[in-house]
Amino acid sequence: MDDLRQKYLGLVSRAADEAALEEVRLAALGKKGEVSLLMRTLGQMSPEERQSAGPKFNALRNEIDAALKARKEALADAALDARLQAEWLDVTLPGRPRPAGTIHPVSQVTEEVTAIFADMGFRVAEGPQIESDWYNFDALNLAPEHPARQEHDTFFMARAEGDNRPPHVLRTHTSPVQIRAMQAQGAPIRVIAPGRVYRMDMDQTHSPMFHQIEGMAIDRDISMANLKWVLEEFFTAFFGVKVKTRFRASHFPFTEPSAEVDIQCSWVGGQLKIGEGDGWMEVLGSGMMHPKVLKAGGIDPDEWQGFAFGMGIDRIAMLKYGIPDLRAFFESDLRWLRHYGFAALDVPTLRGGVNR
Ligand code: 2U9
Repeated sequence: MDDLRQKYLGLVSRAADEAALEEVRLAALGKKGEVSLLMRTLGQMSPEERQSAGPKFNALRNEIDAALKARKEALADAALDARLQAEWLDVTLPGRPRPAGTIHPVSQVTEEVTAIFADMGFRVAEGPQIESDWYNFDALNLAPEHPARQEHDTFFMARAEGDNRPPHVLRTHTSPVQIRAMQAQGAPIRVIAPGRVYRMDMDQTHSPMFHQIEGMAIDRDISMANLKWVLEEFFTAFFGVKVKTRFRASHFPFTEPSAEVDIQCSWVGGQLKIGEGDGWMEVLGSGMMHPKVLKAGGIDPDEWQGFAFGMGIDRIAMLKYGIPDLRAFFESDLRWLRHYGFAALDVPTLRGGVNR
């Protein structure tokens, strides 16, 4: 018994890991383990012998069992200590900076304008940037011989000799989106159509691709008065100050009557301020939708009428955020984008500002 005790207590203390320890346990206390076999000899003993040997055998088994458990715990503690050493993490270290882009002023302003009109019940409509000349011109009361059709400086899609599909163009305004929305939904309808438009024009204040936002509201008794309220509400929300508007009679083929809209502004010390002073700045074209345009959209002009308006997103972005040069908008200069861009968390509000 002393031999067994020494042997197994030695093996237990030298077991290097839990697998080795399990082997020792099986060799001693397993079904065919040496200590278990010893216990079994009790069966062949006389009652007297058993009375003297039994407690000793039990004590031996318990002693080895206790040593196994203690060693197992010690090994588990050591393994945990080793992991804590190897896998430690300093949660107080600053994070590694990741390159983050910015939101382009055009995207930001599109979101701002959309949020304001959505609040007044307008939904956003989108359409293709390559349009048939019917959607881009004819449906908007710009007949083929109409002089305004030339003024648009249109980009035409190339056509191979003998290809007699109807001519397609890069849309010169977002108005075709509204024709499509009228055809799809009918009246009553309230939509805005933001997006890219294209005109063959390139100088300090023109880019061959720019952004427009147009809107329309059609119902049984929509009037210019509704138009004026909606636009004043919009400008006041967009610029974050009360803005007066001035309507000047004008002419567009798709609206009758038509008006150009100026907003109140001042020039003090070379700085433009919107919503104060006695100056005016033109920002928008508008009017009551022409009966022919309603008809082209499948809406009966004897039953329905509506207003429409259009403005340049890039231009109102320049006005609101004091950005001087239009051409820089589309040069993708990272220094410009970091300076004028917005953080992803600058969520537009209905009060003209952003939530930081
Ligand atoms: C439909 C019917 C009528 C949209 C309108 C204007 C007047 C206008 C310009 C402003 C500056 C274009 O970005 S800009 O160069 N737009 O003056 N736009 S009325 O009228 C519509 C639109 C769609 C079906």
